[in-house]
Amino acid sequence: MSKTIYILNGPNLNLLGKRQPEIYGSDTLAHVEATCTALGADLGLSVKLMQSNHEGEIVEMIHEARDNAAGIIINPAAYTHTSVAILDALHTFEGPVLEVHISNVHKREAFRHHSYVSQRADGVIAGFGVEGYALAMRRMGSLLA
Ligand code: DHK
Repeated sequence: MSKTIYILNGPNLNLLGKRQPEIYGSDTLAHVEATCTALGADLGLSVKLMQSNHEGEIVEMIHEARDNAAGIIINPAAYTHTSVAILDALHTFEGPVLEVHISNVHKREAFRHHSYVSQRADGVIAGFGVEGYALAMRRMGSLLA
C-alpha cells in the first residue's frame, strides 16, 4: 500500500499563479497538486494537498497527519516567520518534514530570513519556484524508502 504525503500550504497560496507572479510564478496550486500526484505515482506515494489561510487550521492538518501521513511537505507561507504554534504542531509529528518556499526568502526582506519551522524541518528548499515541491517529493521518496 502506498504511503501518504501531506502537502500543506499557508496563507495566500490559494492565489498562487495570480498573486505577485514576478515572485511566485504563474503556475497554480492545482498545477502543483497535479504534478506532485503524478510524481507520487512513480515514487509509490499518494498525495493529499491542502491550503488554509488560518493558522489553527494548519495546526489541525498537522494533527491529522499524525494518524494519516508518513511525511509532511509544508510551505507555511507568512506563518513561516511568525508561528510557534505550527512549529509546536510539527514537533508532534514523527515522520520527515520538508519545508518549501517558492521564492528565495534569503534574497528578500530581513523578516523573511528567519523560519520557526526550520527548527523542525529535515530539509529546506527555497527559490526553486514551484519545482521545489517536486524536489521535496523526490527527497521524501528517498527518506521513506
Ligand atoms: C510564501 C509567502 O507567502 C511568504 O510569506 C513567504 C513564501 C515566502 C514562498 O516563497 O513560498 O515569506
